[in-house]
Amino acid sequence: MDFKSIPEDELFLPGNVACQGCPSSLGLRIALKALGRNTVLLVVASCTSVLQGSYPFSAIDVPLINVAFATGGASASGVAAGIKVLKNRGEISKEPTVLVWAGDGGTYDIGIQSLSGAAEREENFIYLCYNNEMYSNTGTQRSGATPLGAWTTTTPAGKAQQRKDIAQIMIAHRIPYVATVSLAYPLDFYTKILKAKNKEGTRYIELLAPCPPGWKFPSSKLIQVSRMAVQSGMWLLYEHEDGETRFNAVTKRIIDGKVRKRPVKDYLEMQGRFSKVLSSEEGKEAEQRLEDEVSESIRRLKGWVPEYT
Ligand SMILES: Cc1ncc(C[n+]2csc(CCOP(=O)(O)OP(=O)(O)O)c2C)c(N)n1
Ligand SMILES: [Mg+2]
Repeated sequence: MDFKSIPEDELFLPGNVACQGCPSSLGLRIALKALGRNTVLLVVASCTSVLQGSYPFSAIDVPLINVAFATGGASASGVAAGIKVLKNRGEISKEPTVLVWAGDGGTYDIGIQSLSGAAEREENFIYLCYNNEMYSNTGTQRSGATPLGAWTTTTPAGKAQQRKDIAQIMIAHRIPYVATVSLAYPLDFYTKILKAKNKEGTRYIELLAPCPPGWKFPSSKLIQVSRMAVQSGMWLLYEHEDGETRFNAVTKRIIDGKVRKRPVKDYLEMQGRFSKVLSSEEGKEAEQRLEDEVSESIRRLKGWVPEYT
């Protein structure tokens, strides 16, 4: 797989109203290239509900349904059931892929019950959570994905709690495919979407989505921040299928001892949302707790790697 094999056909179009350097729009552009036109997209209430443009215009060139905040899993279950009926009646020959595109607020917090229920029922769709670690559309409030120490409008002194690990929660549902992706590793991202497309059942993919205005960094640094997240271990790239986890890209090289992990501090320093924390005594403690969190996540994931067990 190389860049030349990625289709030139654009399904996420210019003329959208995303902020400059928006990670959701770039992610959606890559994901739709992998899935192609035969896709039904469900967008859970989030920045992505807005950036597509105002009705009757849309920058997204596949059938699209905007759904309520808590309903990603339930709405996709309904669409998947409808597609099955059309297929059984012979009204469609090739079943479209159902893709849910939801933020971290709509996934970690508000939509977790509907996603969990759908996964347990083995409903047939791909669920992609673009995780910008906050409620961005409503002005940067904390979510269950906000890391320890990060500024948001509801954590003005830095968040006091650790983020949860929802990809691990999804693995515990024993679904056929769970993967994490990054905008700095687009081929890994594209390949994982293709892989998910060719599987049946509930598939969960999570994209780290650094948000320039919310995280307070220049929009031109989107890819650098995305890359440092992986290089520092704050975002681990892996995929889980058939009961096994495989680390990918730089994460694998770090774990295999071929590349040195960058300190979490290098990642924190690129973002204004950690500036208060970095300059305080409690900040030093938060920095160490984040390093410990990275080590703990790697140890836990390694428990799934076959040669380790
Ligand atoms: C039941 C309900 N409560 C609140 C809202 C308002 N709302 C719309 S988008 C949003 C934030 C979504 O956060 P997230 O899922 O992380 O997506 P992001 O905005 O970060 O892209 C909120 C609170 C809503 N649409 N529905
Ligand atoms: Mg969000």
